[in-house]
Amino acid sequence: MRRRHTPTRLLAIAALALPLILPATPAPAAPPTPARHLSDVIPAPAHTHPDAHNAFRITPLTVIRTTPGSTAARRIGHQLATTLRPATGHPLPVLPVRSTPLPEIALLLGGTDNRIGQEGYQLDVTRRGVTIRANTPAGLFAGTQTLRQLLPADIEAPTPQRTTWTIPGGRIIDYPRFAYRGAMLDLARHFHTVDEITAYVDLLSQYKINYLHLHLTDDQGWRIQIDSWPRLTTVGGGPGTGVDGVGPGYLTKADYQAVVAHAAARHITIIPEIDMPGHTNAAQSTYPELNCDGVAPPPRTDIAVGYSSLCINDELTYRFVEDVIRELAAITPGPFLHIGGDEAHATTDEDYRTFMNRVLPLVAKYGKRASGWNEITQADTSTDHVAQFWGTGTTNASLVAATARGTKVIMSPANKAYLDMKYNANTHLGLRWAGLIEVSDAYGWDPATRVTGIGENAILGVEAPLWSETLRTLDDIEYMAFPRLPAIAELGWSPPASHDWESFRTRLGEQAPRWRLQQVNFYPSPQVPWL
Ligand code: TNX
Repeated sequence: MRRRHTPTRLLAIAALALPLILPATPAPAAPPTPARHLSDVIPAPAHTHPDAHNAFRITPLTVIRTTPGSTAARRIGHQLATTLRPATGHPLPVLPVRSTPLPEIALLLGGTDNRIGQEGYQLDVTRRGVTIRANTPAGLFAGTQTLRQLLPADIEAPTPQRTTWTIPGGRIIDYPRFAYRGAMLDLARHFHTVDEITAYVDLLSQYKINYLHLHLTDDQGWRIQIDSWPRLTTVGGGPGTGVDGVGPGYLTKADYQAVVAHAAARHITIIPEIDMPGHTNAAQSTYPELNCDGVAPPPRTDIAVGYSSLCINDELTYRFVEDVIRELAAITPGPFLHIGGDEAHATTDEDYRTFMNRVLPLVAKYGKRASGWNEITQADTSTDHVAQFWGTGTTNASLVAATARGTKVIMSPANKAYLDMKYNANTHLGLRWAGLIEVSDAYGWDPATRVTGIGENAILGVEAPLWSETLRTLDDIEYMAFPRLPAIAELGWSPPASHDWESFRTRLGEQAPRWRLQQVNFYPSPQVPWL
């Protein structure tokens, strides 16, 4: 438990005593913290109505009130208090709504503006208090993330700061453009630990990201425990696995469930991916019977792609796949299960279709909706799948045809949304096959006009994948994700009418002091006026 008050109180006592013992000299000016405005938020809110006469100040008397009887609202109240206590040093008790006239931050379910929907919120700031209203806990949580950004950057400090905790007055009505706003981590090329994944989740949740896709298997490693095929992890994820043999490790089922729970508490849904029928060398080098010739290939630690394939005409393949899907579905509360399907260059087109037409129904059999990389549309005959576009071009006939049958699309164009591409030729991490991606490139596209024939209604949302061929640590992850992840988050949430590079780069610059206090390792792009 963090000790509160003491440093602030000592300073206050010293400040009172000083005039008595010293001649009056002007107090040294505190470094100016620029005043916050209601629209200084990433992602940009849908509607803001500032009221300059109605700012609210958080004081030692401020309380957090939540809808009586709602555990979800109370939980969000406690999360907000935990965020605000260290820097303010204020007690901020979380109490049910009552009429006692204390300055308050109220978190209320129901009674919203009718545009708010399932993930939106309404935030009202007057001199007497802040009220956030939403129809769902997810919306309420989103509102608290906006509130956090409306406070001075010092709110991210780990110890009490002498700052006036002013929240600009007025009203925000906010809701997302797309239902799906995702990020992806690749645990296969280099394993990332539970602590690293949950730290990333914490950052994602500040930008209203609501899905985290985990790429759990690939040629270089298998990273999720499957009880019916136990050597997948102990061998396929064991010592010497990963790119250059230095990324070993795997999630036990308990680890995975801990990640799922941590993410759920931040209104982020985990999507597990098992990549198949290609990208399967880790499984095939572990179990010889998964190869058509019954011979296990050697483990691979290089970054080549497109050389492995499961054995399409062997029934054992489908027993294996069904075991994996069944066990994974059982520990995944979210609606989606991602079956990969990319770069299956070692599988013939006919075999690819045979495989997908057997595997897609297995996902449904275990109660999940299948998603896959855009190649799955070459096999997909039903309509309930989600295809993730990762191309660098602006046309894709197979994808357009699938959307005509009802398939929904997640936009992850590699030359815009891939967080593992280098920023410039000197970036020490990352790849460059899809191009160099500066912040203005990551921000400068519209999901609904990127691919000819794939409009707003066909799009479920956007996702920023981060492949780990060159990444090892959380610092590495953060450096590639910040500041481009917030750009993709804004494309997923904010209305197209708010799209404005000058506004975005200014708001991005204001995030820097927050990231420094949170110890986020970000790329200080020369395109951004960093504070
Ligand atoms: C392509 S994108 C891949 C991955 C690599 C990535 C590196 C996709 C569906 N497949 O196997 O890790 O490029 O940027």
